[in-house]
Amino acid sequence: MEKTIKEAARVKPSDRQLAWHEMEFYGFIHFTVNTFTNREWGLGNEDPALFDPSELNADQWVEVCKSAGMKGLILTCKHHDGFCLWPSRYTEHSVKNSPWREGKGDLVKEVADACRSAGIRFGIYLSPWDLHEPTYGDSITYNSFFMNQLRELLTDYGDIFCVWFDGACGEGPNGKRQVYDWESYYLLIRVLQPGAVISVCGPDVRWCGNEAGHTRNSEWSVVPAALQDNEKIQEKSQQEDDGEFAKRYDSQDDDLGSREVIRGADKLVWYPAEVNTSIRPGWFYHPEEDDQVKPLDELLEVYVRSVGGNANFLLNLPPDKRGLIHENDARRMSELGQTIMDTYRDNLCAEAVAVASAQMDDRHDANNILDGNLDTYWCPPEGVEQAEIEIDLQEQKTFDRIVLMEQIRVGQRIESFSLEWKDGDVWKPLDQGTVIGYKRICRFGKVTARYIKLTITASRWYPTLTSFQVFSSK
Ligand code: FUL
Repeated sequence: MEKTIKEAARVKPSDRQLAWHEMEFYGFIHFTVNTFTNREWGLGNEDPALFDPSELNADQWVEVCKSAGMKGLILTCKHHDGFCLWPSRYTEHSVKNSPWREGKGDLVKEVADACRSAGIRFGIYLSPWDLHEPTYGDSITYNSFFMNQLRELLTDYGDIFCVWFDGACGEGPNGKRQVYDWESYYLLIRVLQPGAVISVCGPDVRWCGNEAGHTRNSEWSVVPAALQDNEKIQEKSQQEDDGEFAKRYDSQDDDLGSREVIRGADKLVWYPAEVNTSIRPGWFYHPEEDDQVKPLDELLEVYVRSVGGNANFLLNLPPDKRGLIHENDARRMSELGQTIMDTYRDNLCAEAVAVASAQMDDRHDANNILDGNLDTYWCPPEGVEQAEIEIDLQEQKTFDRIVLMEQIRVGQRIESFSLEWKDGDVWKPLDQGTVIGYKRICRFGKVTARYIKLTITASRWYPTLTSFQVFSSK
């Protein structure tokens, strides 16, 4: 086996990335003066007096997120218009000059507290691009202003799981040119919140590259380090508030991690994907979109293709002028959560037994994939790139979903696999796929069978598997 492939197989996630993988599905909240001006991008000169939600209730946001099975929430603490949802000491452009809670409110705190008391994690979005702040474009001065704001958010609101840096900038050719001091921002985050991942314009979590919910068939977490180049990320990000960007994607980007791609790379890194899209056409609330909440089928499809395709799913929910998530969105979220729960609650492998064509040693027995423990796993000896595992469910069961998980703590290895079921003495195809990674959800028409076979047809160095689950959708 070539050196590059073995090297690729050994690239591992950091602890903060591992914890992030386990988050799987979480919410995005876009809320600011735009909610009251009915815009997507603000102008930066909005009067703070506009910000006046009448019934704001962060607990309701968190309940809606939890009803869909989300494990966290990321809040737009400051969007491109510069209005701060917390009373920052470094600007007057914030909630402190709004009528909301008589200028005494702190929305970042309310949301962070609501998350904490409901047992989900909290993350922050802080737009690097700032249309209001006069020092924006005066690079050194703005960098210190930005770091001050970042420090406030990283110190005053408890544990933060993610800092989300948007690549968007619509300054245009004659606009201000700010040179961001990314390295200093990252250092500050590492010191103050070492467990937080830095996403999009950051080294830990890769933006999937579109806002339309498009997902790749083969999503690799091990990719060339060149993809961490913030300038390239910014070039691909939104440059204009044209109402179209959120619907586009570039199919040229579909292969980021195959053998062909990584062979040409200088350095490989663990840089897993996050799929971000909105439940409505816009990121912010617009009353005219009340009847354009995405249908359940569409959301389920993105869920299965992202969470079940080795990517995390960040779904945006825009609160309305009341400061509540609209009834239509809330209803859709609980339908989504119910369907996910109904499908993936009862694992039909409770009594199952697994036998593999090869195993490295006793500690890596095939039955480790059935024990519900993500620490234990199966693997064949080093250098064995293909293997088979036969699962005996002990009796006939009817099912239409199989969920596979690699032991990503040691790397991402599997390149292709197939699944079969036994009909009498004959093995018949069930499904086939490419990468597995953290999680792969396989869907197929319902079958009734006792025996299932997983064949790993190609992998890097040697494959691993930590979980094999079988379900029946309702
Ligand atoms: C984009 C922004 O321009 C949108 O307004 C939104 O915040 C989205 C998540 O990222 O780049």
